[in-house]
Amino acid sequence: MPTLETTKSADSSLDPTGPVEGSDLPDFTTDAYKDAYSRINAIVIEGEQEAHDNYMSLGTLLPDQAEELARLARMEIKHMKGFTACGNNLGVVADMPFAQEFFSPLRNNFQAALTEGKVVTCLLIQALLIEAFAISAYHIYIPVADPFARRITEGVVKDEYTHLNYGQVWLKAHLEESRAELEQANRENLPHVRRMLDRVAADAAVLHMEKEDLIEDFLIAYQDALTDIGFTPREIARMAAAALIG
Ligand code: PL3
Ligand code: FE2
Ligand code: FE2
Repeated sequence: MPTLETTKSADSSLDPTGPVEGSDLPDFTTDAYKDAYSRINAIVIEGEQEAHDNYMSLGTLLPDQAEELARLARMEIKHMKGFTACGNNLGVVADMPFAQEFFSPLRNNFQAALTEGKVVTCLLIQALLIEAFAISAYHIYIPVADPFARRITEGVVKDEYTHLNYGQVWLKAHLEESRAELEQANRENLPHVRRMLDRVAADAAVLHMEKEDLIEDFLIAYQDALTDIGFTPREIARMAAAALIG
């Protein structure tokens, strides 16, 4: 039908790369979009930088793993550069002081655990919680991202599964001696992740990312990891409840 054709080409002219089927893309050029992106982009850049630092620190606690951990750390620097390019591409200046403050609760807990040589707590914070948070954020972002950022984020999310898997494999192999420390580290850190999700929700909504989708995707990734490590459904439910109580 001619009318349908006209409507379709009018839509496509607004988005030269062609619309993604079934998704509602934001206008990447508005001040509102760029303002929200200045914080979200900074969070992601800071998160990738801190992930690099955390894997390098973990290498000091696990010297026989130092080489593999340095390999993971290098991937994080590549991610950081990719997301920096995404901000530049949109003409956005990342709000790094905001992002440093945003990560401070998890960073402080990671640093305290590192000082005490608590490798299980360090792995739970970085390789499980932060990676599951990143995986959920990137999944939900990909369908509503600008074409440049979409391509970069698709490459990154594959690596993040490698990082989550690294933590899973180590913790699974050491489950019995790690169980009590894992449960305590979960209790002390999952509430921070929940607060981080709450804080990012309004900016994420401007990017057309829904908070409910972020929470759902985070819980799937985190619960899958805990299942693989060897926790029972009841134990996992008790651990997830920490986010409601904390
Ligand atoms: C570890 O590899 C990476 C840690 C990064 C954490 C990212 C959290 C992201 C929260 C906001 C979601 C927006 C995604 C948009 C990407 C530009
Ligand atoms: Fe990363
Ligand atoms: Fe990662």
